Amino acid sequence: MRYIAPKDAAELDATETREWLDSLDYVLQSGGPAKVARLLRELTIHARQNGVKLPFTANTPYINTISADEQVLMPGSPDLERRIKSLVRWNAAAMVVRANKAEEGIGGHISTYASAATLYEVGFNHFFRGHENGDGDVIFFQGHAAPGIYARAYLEGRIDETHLENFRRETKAGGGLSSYPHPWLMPDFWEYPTVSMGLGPIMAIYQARFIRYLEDRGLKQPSNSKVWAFLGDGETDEPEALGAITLPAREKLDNLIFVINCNLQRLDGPVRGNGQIIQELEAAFRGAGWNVIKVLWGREWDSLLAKDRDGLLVKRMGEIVDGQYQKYAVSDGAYVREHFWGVDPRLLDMVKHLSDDQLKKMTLGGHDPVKVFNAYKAATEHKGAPTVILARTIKGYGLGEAGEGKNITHQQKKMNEEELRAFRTRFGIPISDAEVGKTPFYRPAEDSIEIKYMRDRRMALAGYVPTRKVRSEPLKTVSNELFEEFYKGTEGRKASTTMVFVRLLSKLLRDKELGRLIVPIVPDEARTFGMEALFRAVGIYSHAGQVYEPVDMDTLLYYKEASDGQILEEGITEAGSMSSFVAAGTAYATHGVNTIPFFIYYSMFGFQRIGDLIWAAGDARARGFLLGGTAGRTTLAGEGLQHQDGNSQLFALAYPNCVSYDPAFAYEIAVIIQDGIRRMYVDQESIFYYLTVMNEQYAMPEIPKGANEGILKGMYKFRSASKPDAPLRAQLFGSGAILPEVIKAQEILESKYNVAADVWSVTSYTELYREGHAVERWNMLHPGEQPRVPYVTNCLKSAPGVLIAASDYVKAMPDAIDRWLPRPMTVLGTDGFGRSETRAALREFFEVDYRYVIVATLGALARDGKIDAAIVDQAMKAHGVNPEKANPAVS
Ligand SMILES: Cc1ncc(C[n+]2csc(CCOP(=O)(O)OP(=O)(O)O)c2C)c(N)n1
Ligand SMILES: [Mg+2]
Repeated sequence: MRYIAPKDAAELDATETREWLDSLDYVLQSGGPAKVARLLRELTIHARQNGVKLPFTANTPYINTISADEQVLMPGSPDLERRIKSLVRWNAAAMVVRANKAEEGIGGHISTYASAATLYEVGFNHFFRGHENGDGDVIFFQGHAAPGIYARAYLEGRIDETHLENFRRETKAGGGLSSYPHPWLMPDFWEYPTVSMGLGPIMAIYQARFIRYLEDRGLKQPSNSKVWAFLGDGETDEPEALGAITLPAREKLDNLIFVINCNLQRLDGPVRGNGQIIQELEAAFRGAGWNVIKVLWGREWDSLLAKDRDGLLVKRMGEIVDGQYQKYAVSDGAYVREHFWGVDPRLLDMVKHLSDDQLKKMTLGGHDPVKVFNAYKAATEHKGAPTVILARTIKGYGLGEAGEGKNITHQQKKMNEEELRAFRTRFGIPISDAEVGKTPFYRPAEDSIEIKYMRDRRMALAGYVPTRKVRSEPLKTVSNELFEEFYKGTEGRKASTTMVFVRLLSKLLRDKELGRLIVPIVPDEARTFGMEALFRAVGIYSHAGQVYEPVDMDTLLYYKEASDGQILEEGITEAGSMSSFVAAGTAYATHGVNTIPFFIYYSMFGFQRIGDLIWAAGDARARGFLLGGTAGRTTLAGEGLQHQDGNSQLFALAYPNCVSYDPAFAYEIAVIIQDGIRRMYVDQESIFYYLTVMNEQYAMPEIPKGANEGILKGMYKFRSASKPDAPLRAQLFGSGAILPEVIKAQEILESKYNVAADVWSVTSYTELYREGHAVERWNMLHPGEQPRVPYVTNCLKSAPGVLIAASDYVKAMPDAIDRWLPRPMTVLGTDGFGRSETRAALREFFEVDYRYVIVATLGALARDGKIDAAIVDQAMKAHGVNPEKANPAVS
């Protein structure tokens, strides 16, 4: 065999590669791309059959997905659009710089919008559709890019200088601007909150699916509207950001577009210094079935890539890690020539006609409007799958010395005069040297071509975005009929509050007026809650219908999927279900449809697990009902520490517009839900509800006369003592499934210990707490007036005896109303980790069963000197209560 010197081997390799490439080019020219693709597929199969191991890759080369020859020209006026973009850039930066001039800077971000400006402006000028024609796009703006969105609204004349001046000063007269997108704070402007990173993307996914749901169910005219989610590349590390990306591919949601601003940086530094975030994301999204469009290089690169016959440049582009790319971004052209191009004389040769300055100025894809336009166009036209656009940019683009590409850029809030001057010059803002140090806002005259152009474009695209508007008509009334059955009780038959809720939900679903608006949402727990009858009755939503024969087809309650199905059976994702809740609960505004979501889940996996999404629902003014099922630390038997919830009511207290209840009886649930629908959908209050429902069964009593108001306010007297004149008196408070324990204690206290006790059902410590504090605050501010009295004080003003409270939640709940009670209260609650045990054993362990209510009552009477302590000891013995038992709160 002839010896081949290494140099000759390399030459042979090169020749061989050349020949293959030439043949491919020939096929490409004669047969087109489809033919090339077929040939490559066949070659791959052939190679595999012959034992060639091809490494797996979900990646494409590190170049633009849309090649230069596939590109179309951009409509409109590129020059004008560039000028407008510069004006937006200036005002966005000026707003943040001004807000931080004072000693007490109040923050804001310049660099995020600076890198994303082109991504937004191309959208505003050509794609984002407003709502004025009935439907429009739903856009999730990246939270930290808010300054740019305000700056544009200012140029459009939608907000004025006072607003910009009061950025992050929301209590100022004349109106301020919220730091980030918050519909709660700017209800006419922002539609969805996004700034807690990861929540925007997951809410966008479920929003896109919910639009399909509305269309498939005939609640909304089919439209071509899109859901856009703008996010940061660093943000994709949040589990919520990528955790649900298989759903839109599976459901073929081509109405969904993600735009990921890949500036390769997050807050502290590079997103993947030693790797490539864009390639990582491409693989994840392609693997999930998305249409991926990479927008990496600007037009200046096209001619170089066209010359790259041997693929040297593409190879070089693909081998640089992000940390190094970031270094190029902050270096001069000479450095780039030496380190990027200089590794191969052939590469150096490709750019010898370019000066260092020209090399430095070669733009990236995400800063080139033509590239971005083409990507958006392809995304909006793509059928059968969602699209993600991975746009490469530089963080702090245009800031130069003030932070462009630097690790500190995210935190950059100030610019000195020199930096401002450079920024002004770079973007051609007509502000003089003398003025620039004052960072004035700049808006061209009303009749300038820039303002006119912006407005014309928005009018052509059906109005300004973002704009939030309530587009539905309020419901007229809520019929009493639906709820009356529950007022009567179950006449001795046992039922759980969960069963009651499911029965009520079934009735609502059948109702002529409300039925179609109800959206049951469940994360794979319908059978747990006894809801399987609904599968058959209203169907499980599936755009594809049901393309298989369900195994239980011959049963009455078979698993029925249908394209007009009503239940959103989300699978095991509380985060996804909550995102559906946000979509359904805000449709009264976004889509003009009064859908009423009922999301039922394991109560422990709600506030505790997805509390931030619930917070976002509150911010978004979502309406509807959250149902914490299998609730209570001791009511859910067997499941143990991670399932038994004694916390969620406490968490709910801190959500300002969440109205929460721990109801015990059927009629309480009926009263609360009826009033809830009225408040949210007739009176249009921006609130939502949280109800815990349990699986313990007991007879449901009839509603006591006049109880409605108390049920809603948080407490009412359920049963009075039968001997009110007895010398020993007590007031017993019970909630939820613990109320029957309290009622049992009342009976024994009366019959065995001669203690006459009134029993109160406390449906909501949270409502009592809020009302008490509201009253106290009013009294503080009106010292000269007749003080008002909290509702709870009023209830108990002439109630004699000791006070005892028991619930299945932490003791902090009853403690929350302590200050408005006439005397100190003894509190029984379930602080501590749960246990797997029977219900009775759990209530003994946590000291919340009837025996502890008895002991607590007698103990309090003994402390008051009303009975002898020996009686308490005897009672403990009689009821098997061990005083030396370990404290469950810490064991
Ligand atoms: C859940 C959450 N954690 C942390 C933050 C704080 N934070 C705000 S912006 C940011 C970095 C963002 O980086 P990236 O997503 O890449 O966006 P960029 O600004 O680079 O476009 C961080 C950590 C937040 N807003 N939300
Ligand atoms: Mg980033």
